[in-house]
Amino acid sequence: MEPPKEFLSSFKPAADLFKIHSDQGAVIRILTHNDADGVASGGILSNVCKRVGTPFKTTVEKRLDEQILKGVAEEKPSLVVLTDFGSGYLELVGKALPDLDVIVLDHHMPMGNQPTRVVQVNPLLHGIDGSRDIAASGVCYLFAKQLDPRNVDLSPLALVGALGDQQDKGEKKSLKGINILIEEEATAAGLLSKDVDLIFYGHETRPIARAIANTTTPFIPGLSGREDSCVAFLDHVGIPLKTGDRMQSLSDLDEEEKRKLFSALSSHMVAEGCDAKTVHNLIGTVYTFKKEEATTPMRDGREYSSLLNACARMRRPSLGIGICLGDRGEAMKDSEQTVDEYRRKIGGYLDWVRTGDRIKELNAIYVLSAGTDIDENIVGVVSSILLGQGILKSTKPIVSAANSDDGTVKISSRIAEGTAYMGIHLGKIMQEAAGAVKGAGGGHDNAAGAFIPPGAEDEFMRRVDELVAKQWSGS
Ligand SMILES: [Mn+2]
Repeated sequence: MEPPKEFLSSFKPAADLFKIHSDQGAVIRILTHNDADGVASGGILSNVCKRVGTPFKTTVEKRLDEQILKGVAEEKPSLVVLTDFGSGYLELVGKALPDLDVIVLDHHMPMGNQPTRVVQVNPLLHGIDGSRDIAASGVCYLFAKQLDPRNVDLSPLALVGALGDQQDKGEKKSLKGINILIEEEATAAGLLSKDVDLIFYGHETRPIARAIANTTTPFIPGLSGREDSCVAFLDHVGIPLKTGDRMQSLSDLDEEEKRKLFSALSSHMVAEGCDAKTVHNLIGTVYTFKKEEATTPMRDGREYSSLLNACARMRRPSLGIGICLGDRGEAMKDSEQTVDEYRRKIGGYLDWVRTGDRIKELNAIYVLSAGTDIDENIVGVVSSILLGQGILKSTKPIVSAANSDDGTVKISSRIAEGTAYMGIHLGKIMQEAAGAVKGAGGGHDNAAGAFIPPGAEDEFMRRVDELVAKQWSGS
């Protein structure tokens, strides 16, 4: 792929500023977002600081607000780096950190004027699609490469973040846009191989039942998170668990067996209420990181990303950052246990949604009001799964609400990838509707969020419904 020159040259001012601080061995304060892309981004930047030997502190936050920034100012760091958020809060950052140098490495919609001490790198400022073609982790990786070409070994983390942000929207669930450039660098460095196959995690290495049970995207009702059900399912389909003495993995199956498994999984999903089209999400491009141990979750790009996501959502983000920094052993055991708990939680939430008729259909959107029944950190993930399963009858966006532990209401909105909604920008809608009820919101065109005051939910949803209808009719 041809490197986008103008975008790449936009990293230089940020890299120069970073060097001024790191050359002095000054403290660098990294803040990132609590999802897989955010943790991968924070992981890349933490590696960069560690390698140049400058002290750093990295925290993972559910959002950026005045209170958090005030806390950062009190720490008196030398340089603040914000990643996977920041572009939507430029003026707030300038106001809360007036005396500090700040670098923003983001791929969300930039809003407001850029304060003088803020240096921002954002693909959207260069006509590049930040929702689909590069994630914050990709921006951080290119930043790291600008500082030192040897940081090419961090390229897998860039891909992990992109997969976490579901940027695998190319043909056969492949990454696209600038992510391809990163892929090419990873491949040339001997770090990456790609195959098209059933995308269950660990397709080379895991026993098949465990591979199916461990996979959360797509989330298969009745099978995801339930290895015993998967064993029974395979038995019923007639696929032997073992070849000789050894447990079979997906890559051991011949074409005929794979077809049999695919068709049985399709029937199962359709019987569970999934859309026939979503069944095709079972096959796609598998990203294998060749330098990672074969039996670990870090070997498979999607599994690595769901592990980082689980650590962040289950409020153990430092575990994820540690994994990015190369921790294995105990950290890996802890993180795998965290993934287990996370999967069980999601399964429970989906049961709650499915059994209770919880989704309300308005004129232009679906609304899921979860209150305290779904963790605010996971409500967006649940929405994505609901869209991905095709259980919702029409292609309207889904807007979910859950109570936040800080007394506000966390909103998350998701839209299925499809031409009918290409004219809709959820980030702008979240910004406008939240602003109107004294909240704050923003994000991507296809995935966005907000925080609103308690009691404002009905009013907010009504406004979102109107705005979606208006944008839709205009497109
Ligand atoms: Mn992101």
